[in-house]
Amino acid sequence: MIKGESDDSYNNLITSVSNQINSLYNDYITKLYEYNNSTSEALDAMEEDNKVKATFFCLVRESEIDSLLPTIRTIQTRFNNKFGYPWIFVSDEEFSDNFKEIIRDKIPQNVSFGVIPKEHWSYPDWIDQKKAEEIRNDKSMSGIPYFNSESYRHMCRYESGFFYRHPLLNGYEYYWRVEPDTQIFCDLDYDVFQWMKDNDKKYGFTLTMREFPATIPSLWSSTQTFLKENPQYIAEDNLLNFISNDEGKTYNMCHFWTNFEIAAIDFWESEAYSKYFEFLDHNGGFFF
Ligand SMILES: Nc1nc2c(ncn2[C@@H]2O[C@H](COP(=O)(O)OP(=O)(O)OP(=O)(O)O)[C@@H](O)[C@H]2O)c(=O)[nH]1
Ligand SMILES: [Mg+2]
Repeated sequence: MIKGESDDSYNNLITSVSNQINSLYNDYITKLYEYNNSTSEALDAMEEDNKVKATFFCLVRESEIDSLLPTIRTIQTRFNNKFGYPWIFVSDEEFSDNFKEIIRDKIPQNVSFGVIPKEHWSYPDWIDQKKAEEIRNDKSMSGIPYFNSESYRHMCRYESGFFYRHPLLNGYEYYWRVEPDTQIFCDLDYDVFQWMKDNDKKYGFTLTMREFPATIPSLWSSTQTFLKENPQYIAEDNLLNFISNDEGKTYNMCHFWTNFEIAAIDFWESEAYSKYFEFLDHNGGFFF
């Protein structure tokens, strides 16, 4: 016992520590269970069939089921009934058995459901949450899409720096990001994952748009600072001319939509990308 502490506070401390250990242990068992029961089965099958280790990956809220089902239907009929890749669904909240049943009923391939670890969907300790809240409540921002949504910011941060660390993705080389409300309008008669691998591609997108400047007031200046401090990460054959019309002085707001991206997981795990994400995250841009 710590000198001068009462029995009560000592007991509280023990209870709190043992609760935390219990919760960590339960999380670990849940993840192990999820992983063993679905992902490894799917990976073994791909290994056996000599297929690229790839999966659909969908971050979704259970409440979006009505816009998710048509998405699943088109991907399955336009592509996946021919090629047979597994699916992974994740959320910040546990999916209900009913949701899982409905989804499994629509997908004959292997399907896994996972919860996002708390530390990937919460405030890091260097973020001033009061300041973040004040910014969300600033009425002068009211014309900006999602300006007052807290979950939107967690989503952006998760999709930028954490999804690829989800245990259900362990062992995969490629994923295809799927969002509810998206659809494929023509048949895909070749295996896009195999194509990515055969051609040594790391990232694919279908659509580019102009960004709303008001949603990213500090992104370009932060990026410039990062690049100045880390010139070693700039690739020689980079796409600077795609995102800037003046050799990098300003950002032209051109960006590719991540909604349909197909990418190699190790691209996000690279040192250059990890350091870039950490830099943006520590500057607070996702929340401020
Ligand atoms: N589980 C979970 N998923 C979320 C949450 N917020 C967003 N998502 C998912 O994250 C993805 C992107 O969210 P959207 O709201 O579509 O954001 P967006 O694509 O930037 O915006 P839109 O252009 O309006 O589609 C979608 O797959 C959503 O289902 C959330 O709070 N919880
Ligand atoms: Mg969307």
